[in-house]
Amino acid sequence: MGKTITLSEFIIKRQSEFANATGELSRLLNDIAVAAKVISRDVRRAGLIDNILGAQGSTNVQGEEQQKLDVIADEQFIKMLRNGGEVCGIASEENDDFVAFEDEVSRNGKYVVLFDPLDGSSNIDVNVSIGTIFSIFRRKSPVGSLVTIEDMLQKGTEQVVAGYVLYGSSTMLVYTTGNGVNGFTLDPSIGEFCLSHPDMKMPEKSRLYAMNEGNIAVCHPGIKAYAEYCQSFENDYGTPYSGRYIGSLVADFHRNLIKGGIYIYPVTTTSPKGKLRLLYECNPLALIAEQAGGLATDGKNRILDIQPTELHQRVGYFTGSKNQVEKVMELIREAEIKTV
Ligand code: P6P
Repeated sequence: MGKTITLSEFIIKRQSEFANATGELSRLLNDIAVAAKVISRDVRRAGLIDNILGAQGSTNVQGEEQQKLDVIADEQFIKMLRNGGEVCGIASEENDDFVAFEDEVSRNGKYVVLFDPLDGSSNIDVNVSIGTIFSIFRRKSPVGSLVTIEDMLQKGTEQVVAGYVLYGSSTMLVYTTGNGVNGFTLDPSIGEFCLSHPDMKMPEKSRLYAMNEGNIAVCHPGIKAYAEYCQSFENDYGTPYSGRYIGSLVADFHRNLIKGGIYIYPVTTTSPKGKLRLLYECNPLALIAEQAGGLATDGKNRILDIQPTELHQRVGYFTGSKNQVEKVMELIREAEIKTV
């Protein structure tokens, strides 16, 4: 086992990757890591802390029932980012509108952060892995002014950092600055994220696929064709694939990043715009997927090229191993030709 490299050491060592690195983005990344440690602590004790499990009794802008830990995690991130001084505003799944940080120091912040504080939170009560997903952009509005919606509605290609935290059998933080993907595992004995997965690469193919097949009757024919392809003996492995669906995007994505695989959440006749949110779920994971050699599309278009129009807009989502994403897109095209 080589020398332990902590996240802080790694960020400083790689700071030169950040154009005009003046340390602000490094400090911001460290602030996110601290928030993640606090959330990890709470998630790991969720069953023991009075009144922390279960529903908050409120719903978010998505109309989804908020879990208590959702709200706690959201508040933790907002507090950490507001106090850090590098961020002029945020947007998150748990807030209807974006949040401008109006104090003078924050108004001079150069970055905005968009995040899903606790994705898959309905799994909290049954002790299944959950995750945080975050995306950092340089602001477009003038430094010193109040953050604007245009600062939030940037294409995924503009992200300066994209990352996630997985609260699984261990807590991991995985991120990219556009120069490869690196994974850090939280060592609770020293309270530090330590480099455990340097230069992560997603296998180009695999026999794993993740989708909620309960939706198959309301999916595009091309997706039904892909599920049948995976389940047949006529696929690229000559034997049926294995279905692996955790119902927690970060956990499914992380498995695919390590073992290969595809995650599919398409638009359906019942959810014609899809379920997953472009800005703070699909874009960050799309940048990580591409940086690791994978792909991320909406079934036809590259996710990172989509110009956002709304804060909480949803998209169909296909991400993972290059060969598998290309295959499902091929079957979608073929199905559309047949229906012309
Ligand atoms: P379904 C969690 O709510 C989430 O956003 C993702 O983490 C997960 O992959 C998906 O929705 C699960 O959705 O409809 O299959 O329960």
